[in-house]
Amino acid sequence: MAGGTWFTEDQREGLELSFKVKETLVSKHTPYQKLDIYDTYKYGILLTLDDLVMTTEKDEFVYHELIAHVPLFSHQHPQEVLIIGGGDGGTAREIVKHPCITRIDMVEIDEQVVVMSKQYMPFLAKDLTNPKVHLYFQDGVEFVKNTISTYDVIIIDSTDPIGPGEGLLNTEFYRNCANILKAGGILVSQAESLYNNPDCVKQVFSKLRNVFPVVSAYAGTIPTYPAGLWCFAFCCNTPEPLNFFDEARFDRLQLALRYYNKGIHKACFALPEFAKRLCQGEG
Ligand code: AG3
Repeated sequence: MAGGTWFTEDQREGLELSFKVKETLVSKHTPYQKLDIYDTYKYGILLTLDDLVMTTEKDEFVYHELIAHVPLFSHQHPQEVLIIGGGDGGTAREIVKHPCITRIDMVEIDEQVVVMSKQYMPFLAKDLTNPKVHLYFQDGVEFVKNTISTYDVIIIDSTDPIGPGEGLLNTEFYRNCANILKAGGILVSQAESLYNNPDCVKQVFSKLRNVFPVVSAYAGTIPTYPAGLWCFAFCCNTPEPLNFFDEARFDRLQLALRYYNKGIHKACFALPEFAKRLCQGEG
């Protein structure tokens, strides 16, 4: 590697991605995982957990806009949202842009992710103090098993399914999520790298299909995630949300966004043939 300090993620499959680092801002072990925050030359602030890239200042908007606005504009009248994970605050930041949302419960297992994000990544965490946002520092698996709340939209904004995120890739967890989803509700989960982690993508979708009658997939291009093409699972109890897009609400809100727009809402569900097969459990 050329001179200077670099952070390198081993993306498996014989691939690595390296960032040239200006300064290491945080490097610590929380009770759950290793947490590092770097200031990088080309991608701004970079958050890694267990040495895997979670988000960067430069391209975080792609992931956070896709994981939030696709389900919210596919829902007839979303009001109450549950985020599982999402400790950096990027997903909550996008959701609070929707005035129809009355309550956001966010369940993050690792309080340190929130504390460090507030301190070093205010561009992500700035809305975690919004009165609509309620933070619970506990395991999402336990939360969905025990809560008596119900939700219009559930967003699983997790790490890779290794370490603390492992229990989230589980049929029972998905079943408990389905139980607290209101009629007409939507669950979206980040669903890993279509090129680098096909087995995991397949598993996520097959487990979701055990639970939800309607499971679809969408994707976006996120340069700093393994192989760049990132998958999301979109699940509902009835097919209506799949065919619904509240274009009028989108036009009215005039959100200042950088990735998501009307064309993307429709186009992101169009997947390359290999990816479609993978999500359908073939290939
Ligand atoms: N959560 C999904 C990141 C997974 C990236 N995987 C990797 N680099 N191996 C992102 C959380 C952002 N709120």
